[in-house]
Order: sequence, then structure tokens, then C-alpha cells
Amino acid sequence: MSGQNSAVYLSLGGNLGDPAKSMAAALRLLDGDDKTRVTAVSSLYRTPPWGKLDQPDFLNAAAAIETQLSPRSLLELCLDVERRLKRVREERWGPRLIDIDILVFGDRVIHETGLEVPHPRMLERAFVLAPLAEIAPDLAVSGRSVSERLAAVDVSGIERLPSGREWWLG
Ligand code: A4P
Ligand code: MG
Repeated sequence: MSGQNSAVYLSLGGNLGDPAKSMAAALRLLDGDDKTRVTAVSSLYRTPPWGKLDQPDFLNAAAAIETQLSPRSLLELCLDVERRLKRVREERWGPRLIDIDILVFGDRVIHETGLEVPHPRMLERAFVLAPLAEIAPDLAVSGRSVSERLAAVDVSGIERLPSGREWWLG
């Protein structure tokens, strides 16, 4: 791979089926794209549900990638990966759900229909900031580092699992 390589960060999460397996599959699919390479992945985190509270705990992780795709093409790739994984059915446990969000794309600021970068809700979400701080503590987002941002949110109930950072490499 050569050419444009902005630091791009993704958030992954899921709370149905086997989220760790789905997230690992998602990262391998992203890494398998010709123009995209996964360069760092956080540990897995168990996180209490945010927003809608009456649902199971989530697993979350953050990843750094390098890509030659445009932000819009990367979004299409992420949505395609989500669709491919959501189609997978396990006989007993039903559909697996996974969400992939683009958090940061270099220093690009994008406000388009269906694409907002930096992700507008990332700074208030401990389930995004805790994994991201593990791989990019000094990354500046809207003028402050990720570790400063993390210090400003409620991390209660968030647990870093002893997965190590290579859990996704099957
Ligand atoms: N979209 C716009 N900008 C982006 C971006 N930067 N990255 C659009 C990805 N997608 C972006 O996505 C719907 C549409 O958002 C996409 O088709 C794309 O065109 P979505 O993920 O279904 O929903 P959302 O509007 O992005 O909502 P948001 O705020 O991401 O919330 P979610 O994904 O519905 O939240 N609690 C814990 N602990 N952990 C979690 O992972 N996740 C959710 C789901 C709620 N609570 C959680 C967690
Ligand atoms: Mg989302």
C-alpha cells in the first residue's frame, strides 16, 4: 500500500450473539480490503449500555487503520462489513449485531448527510474513549487529547478484559 495514509480511528461494538467473534471478523474483513490496513487494536472492554439502558452489556474496542479510501468509501466499506456480518446466523443464538463507527479521519471535519466526522457523540461516550485512549492517548480531538477527554466522562462499570491486543487475529 502506498499514498495517502491519514490516521483513522474506528469504534466497534456489539451486545448480541458473540460480539467478540463478530468484531474480530469485522477487523479481519477491513484488513482484507486492498486499500486498508489495521495497524492497532485495543483490548476488549465490557461496557454498561449507554442510551437505552434495558439491554445487555456491550463489548467495545477501538482500532487504528491506514487507508487510501476516501471517508465516504470507508463508510461504505464499514457498512458493507456490518451487513455481511449481520447476515450470518448462528443456529441457536440468532443474529449477531455489530456497529462500526468512524471516529476520526486524520484532521478531516465532515458534516454531510449520513457522514459526520469526528463522530459527533464520541466525546461523551466512555465506551468509545476508554478503548481509544489505550491506543491513542495523545490523539487530539477538537483541541483536547483523548486521555483528557476520558478523564472528563463517567467510566463506572467499564471493565478492560484480559484479552490482550491481538484477540482479533484468529
Ligand atoms: N453515520 C454518520 N456519521 C458516521 C460515522 N462517523 N461513522 C451514519 C459511522 N456512521 C456514521 O449508524 C447509522 C448511520 O449513521 C450510518 O448508516 C451512517 O450513514 P448507526 O451506528 O446505526 O447509528 P448512529 O446514528 O451512528 O448512532 P450512534 O450514535 O452511533 O449510536 P448507535 O450506533 O445506535 O449506538 N452502549 C455501549 N456501552 N456500547 C455501545 O457500543 N452502542 C449503541 C448504539 C448504544 N449504546 C451503547 C453502544
Ligand atoms: Mg453508530
